[in-house]
Amino acid sequence: MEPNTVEKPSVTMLGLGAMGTALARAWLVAGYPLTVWNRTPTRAAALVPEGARVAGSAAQAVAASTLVVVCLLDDSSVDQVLAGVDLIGRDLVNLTTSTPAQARARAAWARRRGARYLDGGIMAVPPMVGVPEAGGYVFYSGSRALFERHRETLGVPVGTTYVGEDAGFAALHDVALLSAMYGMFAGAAHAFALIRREDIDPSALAALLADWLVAMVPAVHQTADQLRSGDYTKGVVSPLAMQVAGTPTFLSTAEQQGVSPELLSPYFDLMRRRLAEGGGEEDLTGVIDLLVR
Ligand code: FVH
Repeated sequence: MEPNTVEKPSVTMLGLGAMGTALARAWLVAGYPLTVWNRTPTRAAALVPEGARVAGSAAQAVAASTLVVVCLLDDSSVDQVLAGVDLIGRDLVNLTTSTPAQARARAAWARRRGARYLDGGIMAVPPMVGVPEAGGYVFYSGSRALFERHRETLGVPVGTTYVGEDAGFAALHDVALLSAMYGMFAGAAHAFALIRREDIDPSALAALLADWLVAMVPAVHQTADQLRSGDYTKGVVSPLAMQVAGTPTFLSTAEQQGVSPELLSPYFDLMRRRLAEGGGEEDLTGVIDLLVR
């Protein structure tokens, strides 16, 4: 067999926390020349036996590669690390969690500094990095041309999903998905609280919960379809009026079990408001319109 003689592009990685280190390791394992820098130098030194080159400063690290990946704690740490660093001609890929507004401001900031810019929102936890079957990926937004140029390299640690030229879209998708996740965890927390004082094995409930949530999840496609058509009664199986009629059962059960309703009540309040506005024949989709200010 012919040896693989195609040279891999070099990568610079700024930030070696739990996530930055996992990303760095994936590139090293795949044979990419990698220059690293971290505020606390021991974290960078730990990667030397695996083949990383350690830069003495963020500026030196940025100078070492055209592709510079940043994965720091938050937007203000990006400011601190890259203050005064020459970014001219660099392809800056910022995987630091930020708001859409911060991402858009960072894209404009990078342009003013002479860099091309891609923003990323990581949909993975560190153990999923470098494990394709774990299903992790990063949302990217900003320059499509830049994304295409580095698609292969960026796809080494986890998958890639490009969501548009608007630099804020990766962060927006990231926060949207994580917000839905927190809603799901909130519901699960309430369910576990209901059985907490009973002779019910939490593991048994967990198995039932996981199957039930998976069975319910496809409903989001009907929600999207209703939002697109503007007809919130399309394909309704469980009308809002019926669901609101059931809410006292949930609240009474919580009270009987000695469980605070504080996670459920805000959602029930919105359902009742939509019903009062005449949405009784609709799905739960009308609640979305009450949220959008
Ligand atoms: N870990 C996770 O589960 C999530 C998964 C989804 C995406 N997030 C985001 O990824 C960013 C980095 O997260 P992380 O897990 O690597 O975070 P830490 O382990 O806490 O490492 C933080 C790194 O940032 C450096 N740092 C912090 N402040 C500064 C600063 N002012 N100047 C320079 N560097 C700074 C820190 O350096 P050090 O403490 O080692 O010196 C670490 O390299 C993040 O946006 C998550 O939301 C992770």
